[in-house]
Amino acid sequence: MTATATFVRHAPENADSRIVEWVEAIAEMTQPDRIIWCDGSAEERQRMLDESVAAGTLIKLNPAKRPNSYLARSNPSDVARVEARTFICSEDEDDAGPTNNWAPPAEMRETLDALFQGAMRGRTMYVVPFSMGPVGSPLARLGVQVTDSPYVVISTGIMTRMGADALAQIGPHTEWVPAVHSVGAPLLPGEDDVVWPCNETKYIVHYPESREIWSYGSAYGGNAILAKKGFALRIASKVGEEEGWLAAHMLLLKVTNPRGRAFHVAAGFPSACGKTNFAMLRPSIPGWKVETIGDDIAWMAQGPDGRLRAINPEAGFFGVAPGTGYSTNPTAIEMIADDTVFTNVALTDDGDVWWEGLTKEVPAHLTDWQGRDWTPDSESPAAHPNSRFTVAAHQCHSIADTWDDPAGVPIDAIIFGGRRATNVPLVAQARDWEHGVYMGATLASERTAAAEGTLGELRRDPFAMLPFSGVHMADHWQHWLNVGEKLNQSGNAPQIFQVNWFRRGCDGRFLWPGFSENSRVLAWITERIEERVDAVESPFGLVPVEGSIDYAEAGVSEKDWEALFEIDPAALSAEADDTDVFLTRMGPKLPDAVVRQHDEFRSRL
Ligand code: GTP
Ligand code: SPV
Ligand code: MN
Repeated sequence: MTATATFVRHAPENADSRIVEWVEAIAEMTQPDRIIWCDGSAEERQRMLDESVAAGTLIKLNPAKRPNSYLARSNPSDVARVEARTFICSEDEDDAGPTNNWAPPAEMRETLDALFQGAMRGRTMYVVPFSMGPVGSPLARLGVQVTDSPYVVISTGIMTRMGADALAQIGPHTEWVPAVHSVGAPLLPGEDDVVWPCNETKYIVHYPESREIWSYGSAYGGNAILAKKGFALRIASKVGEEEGWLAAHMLLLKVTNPRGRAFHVAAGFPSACGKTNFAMLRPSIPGWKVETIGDDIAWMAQGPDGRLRAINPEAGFFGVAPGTGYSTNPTAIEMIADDTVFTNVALTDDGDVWWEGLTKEVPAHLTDWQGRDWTPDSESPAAHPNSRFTVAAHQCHSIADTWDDPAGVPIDAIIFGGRRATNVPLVAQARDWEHGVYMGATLASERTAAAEGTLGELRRDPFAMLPFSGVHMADHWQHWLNVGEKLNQSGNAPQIFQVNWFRRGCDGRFLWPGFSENSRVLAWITERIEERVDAVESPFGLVPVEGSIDYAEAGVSEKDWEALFEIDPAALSAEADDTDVFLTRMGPKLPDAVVRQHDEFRSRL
């Protein structure tokens, strides 16, 4: 018996034997020095924070400025999701589809076996049980991640319901997702550690059929907090397809109009395209109230009442820092005033954090995200463009009291949106569910810093799920069509809309002020649901009639307002050609309904 195996016997007494056996097998393979089963307690969390400070992985911020808060600086090569290294290893390549990287599972297992052999030497392996969704909710799902990264344990503790309560949910017949993570940086005896261990070789691998996740070489959020994108989107999209529910890269909010009627909205925008901001919207129009339910992921299923009900499977926010300031997202600024972990932001001389967009005034001196001296004359930004904050949902002042309702909230509207400088109007309503699925399927957006790649380049991001689908993208669309058909049968299908906060004028400036002014668009959406306002036909769908959105109050000129809805037939026809190419890539699984909608779009041009 090795020392590690002895340690595994210290598993909590109620741990399901399948978990214990699995942990033993992974320890046998990865050879950690120690194994710690996480209970999710406050003491454990504080101990891990203190140890991370001692190890240099976390810097404790000035408690007078930002109590109980920490800064992590990653390795400069480990700052975003690595889509080129992310794999969906279904048995059949056709189940992963044309938009995912695929490798035969047997071959991938061999590759990973070799990499994980001894990968945790010299380190502690943490066993991290978690529940996605309120513990015990019929919509919740369970998982266990093992990881050799304390940063990942701390993050998972914020982002999920982590610890003993989740473990207690797993009995001999409970389904749970095993997730294995290593930074891929074993230590030789006596070797000093670095502050952010990782490996140039990276693999983020999903086996949809066996519901497993294996991640190697990175400690960055989306690559390593496997409960989040790996489980709650990639594996969940496969499970949902089999069981008839939807896993969506969507925020969830509740909006209440001045007459007291509440609506629930799910909105899917690609990474770094405004979900957190929209979820925490502070309306600029009097009498309206917006409350937050989730900012990144929604699980939606038809409930016993026939309606589409959604939960936020997460318990925290992993939000983009740059651009977040009092003028854009005051709710977030208040939320991260304490008890927050920051990653790759800049450090002020008095031990607080700063990033581009936090304040109008730029500090005269900072330590940048790589630990270098920084002044306003420096050539690179002080904070990494994908720097983030990690914070518990209950710290959000706008959190709805129903945010963790085990039954979920009933969805009235679904919105798709991308970052589009041209072509796409501020808002349009789909004619019906099928047209709405077409809006989702043809969503495109300019690239952001949330993943590696060339910034600004336009790419298709159907349903904002391009990097997050665990199934063939066309199967994902068909699944949405099927779910909609069921909802339609009982008259319960939510209305679908498309928005674009990012259209620019010829001079390059945003035509729409965005942020709190997006409440005007949200209000219009609810008024369409109530059938209180008319709309006019456009190639994109139904758009506001003159007078139904008070753009002047938002500071938008009539000329800019018109430009926000301008139709350029030549540009749209070129885009439709590009859509043809994209749809053709889907092959024989492309749903007829999407083809029909595309033909209709062309005929309206
Ligand atoms: P992920 O966490 O990567 O999924 O991102 P997200 O979709 O939650 O995006 P987030 O709300 O964090 O916004 C990303 C960036 O877009 C930030 O820099 C915001 O300031 C900016 N942004 C958000 N909403 C608007 C808007 O209405 N207008 C403009 N111009 N920028 C916005
Ligand atoms: C995104 O990129 O969509 C995020 C951050 O929400 S990550 O968790 O890294 O995926
Ligand atoms: Mn996201």
